[in-house]
Amino acid sequence: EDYSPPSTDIITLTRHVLTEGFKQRKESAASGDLTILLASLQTTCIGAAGNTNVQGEDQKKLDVLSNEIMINALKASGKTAVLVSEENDEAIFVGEKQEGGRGKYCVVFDPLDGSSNIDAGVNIGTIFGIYLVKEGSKGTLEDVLRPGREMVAAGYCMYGSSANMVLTTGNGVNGYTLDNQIGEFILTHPNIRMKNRGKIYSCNEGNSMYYSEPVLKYLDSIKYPKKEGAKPYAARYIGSMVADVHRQLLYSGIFLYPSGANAKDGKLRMLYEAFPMAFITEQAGGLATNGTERILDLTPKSIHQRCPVFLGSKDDVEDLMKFFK
Ligand code: P6P
Repeated sequence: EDYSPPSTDIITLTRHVLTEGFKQRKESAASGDLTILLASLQTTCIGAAGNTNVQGEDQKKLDVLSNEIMINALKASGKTAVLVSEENDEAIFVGEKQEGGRGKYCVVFDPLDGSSNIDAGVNIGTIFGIYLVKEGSKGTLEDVLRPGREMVAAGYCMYGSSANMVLTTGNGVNGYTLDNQIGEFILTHPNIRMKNRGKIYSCNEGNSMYYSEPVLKYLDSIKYPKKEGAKPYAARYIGSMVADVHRQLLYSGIFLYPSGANAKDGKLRMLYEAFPMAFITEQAGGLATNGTERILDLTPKSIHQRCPVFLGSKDDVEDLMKFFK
């Protein structure tokens, strides 16, 4: 009675992006270019997933290895013009002579975010955002120093007990799980939506002495709720952004990485950490702010610029913003 026949209609990431792309009638997806680009990103994540079980000293170099795998795969896709990596001081401009030629997408990424946690077996991940080059551009810095709202896609791949990819192309958020048997990401979490309010907050309270008054007052309000009979929020903090954001997408709540006396713009990078996670959060029904402005409306002045990050369930983020007024 509990036997269920094997699925004969397996929806792979590539197939799903293609059908989503045609549904959205987006030139970039309909032409298949975005699909090919995402397929090459998928391959790098499968490669990285295969490597994250190495222990010891080599592990630390995994972020360098992941970076090289990603840069080579993205260049070879023939669909990119500009690459920005957390591991590279300067942006990479893909030349015409590149194998497969230059494409029309700019990919900004952190190849292995949270890599300092690897030896502890904590989930880590690849975070990426994708812009189309500006009209007529062959790929310059101006194509990536743009508000996050101009991204056409964003996602992350989390490596842990399984490899999970979460992706948005501006039409909701979908989650995929790597099926090692066939080496493909399979749709397992269609149309992920956050609740308007959660019961979990996520921040490194070890930095409390550096936090500003609004942040401290907000945290106080959820730890010592004034309302009669109200319960305090639960604290969950992994210290790996991909893992903290993934938990939040599935369970709702609020993630905070504030600026402070120890970090005037916070620690997280605007282009390839804050923007992709803000895009995903908004597409899942949540909000993402630096305290006073929408993160996706910010414009980076440099490719490694940092910004404070508060993102998650709509009502929780709105409650936080009241303290900044
Ligand atoms: P802290 C990992 O080093 C990282 O870049 C993010 O993945 C994570 O959210 C943050 O830093 C953790 O920083 O200061 O709390 O250890």
